[in-house]
Amino acid sequence: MGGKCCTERKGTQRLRKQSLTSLFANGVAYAVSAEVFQKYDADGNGTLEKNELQAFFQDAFPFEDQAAKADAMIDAIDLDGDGKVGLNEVRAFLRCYDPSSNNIKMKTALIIIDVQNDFISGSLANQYNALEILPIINGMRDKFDVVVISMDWHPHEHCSFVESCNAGSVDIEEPKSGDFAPFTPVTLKDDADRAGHKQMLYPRHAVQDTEGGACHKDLVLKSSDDYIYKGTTANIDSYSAFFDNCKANDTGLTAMLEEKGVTHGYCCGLVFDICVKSTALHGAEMGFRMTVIEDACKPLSRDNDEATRKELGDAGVAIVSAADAVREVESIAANKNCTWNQYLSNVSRGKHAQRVHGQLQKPMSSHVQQGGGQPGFM
Ligand SMILES: [Ca+2]
Ligand SMILES: [Ca+2]
Repeated sequence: MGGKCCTERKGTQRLRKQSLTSLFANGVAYAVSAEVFQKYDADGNGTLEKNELQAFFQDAFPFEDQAAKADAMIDAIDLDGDGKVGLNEVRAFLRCYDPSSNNIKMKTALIIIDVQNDFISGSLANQYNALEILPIINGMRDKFDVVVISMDWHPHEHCSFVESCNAGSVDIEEPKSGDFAPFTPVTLKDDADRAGHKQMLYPRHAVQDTEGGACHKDLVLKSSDDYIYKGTTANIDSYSAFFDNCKANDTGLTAMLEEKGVTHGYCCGLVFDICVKSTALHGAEMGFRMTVIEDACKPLSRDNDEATRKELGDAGVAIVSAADAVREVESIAANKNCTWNQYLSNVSRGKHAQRVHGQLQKPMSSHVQQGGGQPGFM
């Protein structure tokens, strides 16, 4: 124990002596975010406070006087608005930071989740007219730098299928007396790939190479789109487009977005309270600035709306309407490469606009709310 602590302390001391530039020697700012964080967390309390952030920004933007802008800087990086900056928030910032020019660069991706026949009118038909989201998604997709189509893509026998469970092809803890009904939770037993865990049983859906698994015919797809397939092995489900439900396997989405330099991810599709939510939460964890476009989603159940919004908000994920998302993305496109000063003034303008907009909206009590306190330009 003592030895480990001692090694960690020495490691931290070594990092503090190293310059920020040398940490960025390989040019990929995000890859060194944990080290950057440790270097500037002078009191070692796991968050960066104002004085620590000032030291960091002074090194990141050495040509500018940072002290005068301390509050604006914290505002710009503190995605969940709790006044402190945690590792994920540093990650999200470093994705936008170009160490070679000391400038800010931004790129947007629309992640379209599970807009497949089974989730619209098939075995897991949506009860809120999911067809309504198609024109909204089609209408905004060209505004984004990158479009990713994420598809549930299960083998015929899958651990999330009630039919597979009832046929005995899923190894579960619960004693089996008669057939399980859909939407019963069961406990999958440990296997070689992953730990035992809870799994909800659904009617068979989104089977590979079937009509039910295909994207809806009216969803606009282009040859430039990227694809992510999830839940492709029988023993584990994947709600998120980033990782499976045990985080035992990575779908490749993080690397795909990283390679394209994406900094801001916008999620839409089916369903708000499960796959859209899980994707946004994992994206935030991976240091992307995540937003859910609420009117371009439908939930499994409206009863989950409030809890889902809270969970997203707590993780620093913003929830906006498609109209607001388009405004934001256009603003990012106009400022793709900007200086730190331009960035700060845009963030503050975005926040001001959002406040005015919020006040105007109040009497109508719009159901669309801002999740993470980081509106507008961010
Ligand atoms: Ca600290
Ligand atoms: Ca924070």
